[in-house]
Amino acid sequence: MPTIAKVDFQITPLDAPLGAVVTGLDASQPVAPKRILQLKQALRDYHILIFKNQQLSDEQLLNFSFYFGALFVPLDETPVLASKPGETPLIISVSNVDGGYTGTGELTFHSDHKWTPYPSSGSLLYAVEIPSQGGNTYWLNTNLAYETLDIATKERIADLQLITYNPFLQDRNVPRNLYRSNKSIPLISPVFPHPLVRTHPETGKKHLYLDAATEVEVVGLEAEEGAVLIEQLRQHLNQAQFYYQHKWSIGDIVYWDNQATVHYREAFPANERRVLKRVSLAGSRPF
Ligand SMILES: O=C(O)CCC(=O)C(=O)O
Ligand SMILES: [Fe+2]
Repeated sequence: MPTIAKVDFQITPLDAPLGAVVTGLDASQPVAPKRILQLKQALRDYHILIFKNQQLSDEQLLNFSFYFGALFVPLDETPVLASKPGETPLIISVSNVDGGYTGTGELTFHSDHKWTPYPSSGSLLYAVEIPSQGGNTYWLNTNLAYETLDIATKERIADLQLITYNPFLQDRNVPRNLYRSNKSIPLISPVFPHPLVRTHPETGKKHLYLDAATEVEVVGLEAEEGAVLIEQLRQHLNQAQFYYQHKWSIGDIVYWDNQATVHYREAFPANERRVLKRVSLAGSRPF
């Protein structure tokens, strides 16, 4: 009788600025304590983990996710993707069909729920259906982005606080500003300044804590000076040498650290289906 080779548990770093592939683990089943600790350490080391060939029910996806933390629950006054007061789904449909929330367009580099008082520590995204082309997701190493800044810029931004305005409170039909310069427009939500240079709560490493295109404001700087600085930092951030591009296969789960990365999604053809399921984990106040 032919024997089926058992694939042993393995964490293999990618040849990329971040990421490791995990094989030989069935995420639908209980995971041994030793393995969970190895995965947590690997996330600190590599910032994103890619689990191949998974097949999970919603309950199994939640059970696996909760090994790594509790669910992110948005406050009513700080809405996020798919949130509804009192009835935010546990699993978010990252899909362009069947009532999914994310359409077929490009999503610029961001970390999840950054405008909230305690943004998500990490998210898990599970691929159920993928299009024949496009729709790749990129993750960018924000520690590398920080470390490659010149010394003068590092000193200049060391103690700055950044407000990221909640895009889910803006009128979708009004042109977006990248920088809040008109202070005469009243604020419609509470704002939560966070450090522009974030210290990772577990590794102590420093990260450039900035996304590519959400409206922001540097606390204490004149609008023009702040806008120039943010533009300079965003140009630096958006470099291929900092990111890994993931081409999805059905059954992939990618678990990423929102405290150490930002992510981007390519557009894909509007007549194709792309269905993923996301669980976002709770996080702590950035420092
Ligand atoms: O569609 C994707 O690949 C990523 C969507 C996203 O930003 C997320 O799930 O947080
Ligand atoms: Fe996201």
